[in-house]
Amino acid sequence: MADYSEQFQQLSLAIQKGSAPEAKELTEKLLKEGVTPEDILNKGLLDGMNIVGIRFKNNEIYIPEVLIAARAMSTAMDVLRPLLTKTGVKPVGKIILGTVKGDLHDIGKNLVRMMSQGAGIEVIDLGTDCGPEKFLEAYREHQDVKLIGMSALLTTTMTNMKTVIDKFAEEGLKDKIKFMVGGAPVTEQFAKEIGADGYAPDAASAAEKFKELILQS
Ligand code: B1M
Repeated sequence: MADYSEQFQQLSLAIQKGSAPEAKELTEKLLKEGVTPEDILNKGLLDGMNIVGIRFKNNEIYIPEVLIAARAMSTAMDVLRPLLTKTGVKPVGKIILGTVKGDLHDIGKNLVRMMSQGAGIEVIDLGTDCGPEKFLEAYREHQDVKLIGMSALLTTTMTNMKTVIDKFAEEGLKDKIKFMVGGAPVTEQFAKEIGADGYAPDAASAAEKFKELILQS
């Protein structure tokens, strides 16, 4: 089997530099050579984004550089999207997905959406900065929804997941729908504490867990 580690490294560097054209071109090239979208994502794109996160934390780079890297990541993800969402699977059910109030991070959420669509789940994506009212409104509009998935990347916004669950409880709807949470600072323990039904550490296991919870409901 061919060794693509050098190309993955180049792709990771393209993300770190924030070069969208280079990231797109390298992604397309690797796909053409038969590399799987999952490997491109994990070994190239996410590797680059992790390094960006570490540099940002260490104050070696600042928000503009992180934004440019995020844009390069999204451009490459656009190339992978049709492949990650391609599904021959029978529809499993419908979910609502969003990043919680005060939080603008959406790369992880978008990956969760793509992987879930690829697993045959219909996703109503509410975007970022979603408060309890927005989730409630979407639930009332789509009564056949089985689950609400919430993403948070900040320790200051993860608590807003509980606000959403509490709002549904107040409206007498908590038992009608399942809640699943995820995002870098979120843990299984935290999910239990706020009364969520499930947690997953990454997009692939999120899609699996969604299916499991939908089938239980
Ligand atoms: Co921000 N940021 N950021 N940022 N940013 C982090 C999260 C941070 C860890 C960086 C750091 O300090 N090392 C830090 C948070 C610290 C903390 O709270 N503990 C941070 C900070 C502080 C901030 C600001 C406050 C900075 C400032 O203004 N001073 C600010 C907040 C803005 C806001 O939201 N209100 C901010 C802004 C930004 C940008 C806008 C510049 C940009 C976001 C662009 C965008 O998303 N469109 C950005 C980015 C890119 C990052 C890092 C570098 C990368 C995040 C990312 O996309 N990772 C991040 C550092 C890091 O995480 N290493 C950082 C890749 C993505 C695929 O992973 O989102 O974890 P992730 O998703 C994973 C899993 O978590 C899981 O599956 C995904 C795929 O495997 N998952 C789920 C996600 N959601 C799920 C839901 C599920 C299940 C699984 O079920 C429903």
